[in-house]
Amino acid sequence: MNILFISANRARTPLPVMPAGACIAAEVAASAGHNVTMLDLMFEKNPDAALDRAIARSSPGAVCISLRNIDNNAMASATSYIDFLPGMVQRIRSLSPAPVIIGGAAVGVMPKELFHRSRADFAITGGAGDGFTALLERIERGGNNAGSPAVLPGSTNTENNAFIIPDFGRWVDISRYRAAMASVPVVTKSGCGFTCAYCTYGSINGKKVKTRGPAEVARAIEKGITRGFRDFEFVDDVFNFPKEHAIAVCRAIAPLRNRARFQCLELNPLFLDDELLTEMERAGFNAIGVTVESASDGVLRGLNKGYGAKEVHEAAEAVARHGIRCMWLFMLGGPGETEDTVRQTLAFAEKAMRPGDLAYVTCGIRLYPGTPLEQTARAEGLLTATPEEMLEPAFYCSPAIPLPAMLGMVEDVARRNPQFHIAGERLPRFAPHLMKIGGLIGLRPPLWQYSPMMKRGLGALSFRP
Ligand code: B12
Ligand code: SF4
Repeated sequence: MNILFISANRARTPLPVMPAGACIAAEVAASAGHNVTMLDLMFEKNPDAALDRAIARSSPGAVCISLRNIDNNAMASATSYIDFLPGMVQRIRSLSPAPVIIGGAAVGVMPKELFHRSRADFAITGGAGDGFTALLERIERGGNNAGSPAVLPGSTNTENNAFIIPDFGRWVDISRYRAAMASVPVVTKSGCGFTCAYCTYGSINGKKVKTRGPAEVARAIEKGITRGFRDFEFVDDVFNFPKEHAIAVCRAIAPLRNRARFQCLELNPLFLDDELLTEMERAGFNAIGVTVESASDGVLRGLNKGYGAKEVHEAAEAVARHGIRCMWLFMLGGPGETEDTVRQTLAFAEKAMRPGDLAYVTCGIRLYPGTPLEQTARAEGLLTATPEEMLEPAFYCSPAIPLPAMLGMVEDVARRNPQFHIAGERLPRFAPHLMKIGGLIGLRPPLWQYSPMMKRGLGALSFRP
């Protein structure tokens, strides 16, 4: 059967990410014997016209839309990334009788809500596994009457296709992503057993951790290198848990260090120590990110992070003993946040950052249906929206400190220290062109390492975005 895949993500901030999920799902469908074409909307100037052309060219038996993001997760500048969706499905229907399937990380987060909003025929949750290929088979046999239920799990067994590095060049224009300094996403495990109050990852990848053999990870990266890639980013829910697995991966990829650079933004401070950092240095990591969220015991407790301020400080001391550049990620505004706790966290950030590091600060926390934080927000009277209405971003912000006051505190620090970046902060309109030029003159990922330099430069020119 002819299948048209649409990678719908057009978000360019913080940078355009390679559509690994869409390419993997397309590859799965192609391996099941279908004739698959991909329409990647990331760089399309006129998405409607591109869609019309793609449908005319492929005359599909099924159209699969890969949805990565719902919104930008930033309370101060909330931006929806799904407004186009009902219109796109309607347009497909006007051009083709093919059933429409939606899948991807966003669908894992809010499956029923996106299914209803999009008016697609099917929504697939989780990975593109045997549940997905079985649906394609049913469609091939029965067209639009492929049967119910319409929200289905993508994998019904333990296999996890997210572990593949797809042949990106077959599906998307990789030169555009390279020019934008995108790195290749690599998954070494799926699932997370922790129970942070706001987190949706359990509903995307499950609560049970499934690891991939370190030698297999190294082979996949080696293949990526032979396809011309140099920068790889581990995108596991948590890279350093189990720590032994992370260390084994580091040892397996270390022989590739002269031909590859590695990054990872999902390090839990609880398992970040000298032993792991030494292995990461040996493996050729050039940048890491630590998702500390807060440096206040009370706030960390409210977020159910499973560690306290002591562990956060210990992680910072360990990082300071090593040479890898670090982005510190903070999430302000959780239950129990006050002016004092914000001050405490910002003071920690200023102390922890070495030259070359960055603090990425999110103010307000995106609420998702089914999370403990959603319950807290409802109990405190802060949330009255129905789960479907929560597709329009809903946020939690501690009643003890209003958002403008919290933002004001962070902006004060950010004004005198360009190493602070506030989530959703507007970039100058010419930023994508700067990135492109950066890519051409040989600047390398991660892009964020150039952020303070760019801000200093713009400050010197007295430019305000
Ligand atoms: C790593 C990561 C990042 C990294 C990406 C680095 C990189 N080089 O790729 C960074 C930090 C840059 C990032 C940025 C953002 N991210 Co992010 N990110 C992730 C994370 C942790 C993993 C994504 C990933 O690559 N997974 C591996 C791939 C292989 O899996 P996958 O895409 O899910 O695809 C699988 C399935 O979904 C399925 N599938 C995919 N498409 C299709 C299609 C069909 C038809 C079918 C059947 C199946 C299917 O099959 C695939 C293989 O199994 C997820 C959370 C998570 N646990 O998934 C959040 C996540 C995707 N991010 C999210 C968000 C919001 C963002 C940002 C908007 C945040 C911001 N304001 O900056 C930006 C957007 C960037 C952009 N340009 O799109 C949200 C999206 C949902 C939402 N709430 O809107 C998530 C889900 C986290 C969350 N908060 O819940 N992110
Ligand atoms: S450790 Fe990370 S992925 Fe796991 S529940 Fe907490 S926030 Fe989510």
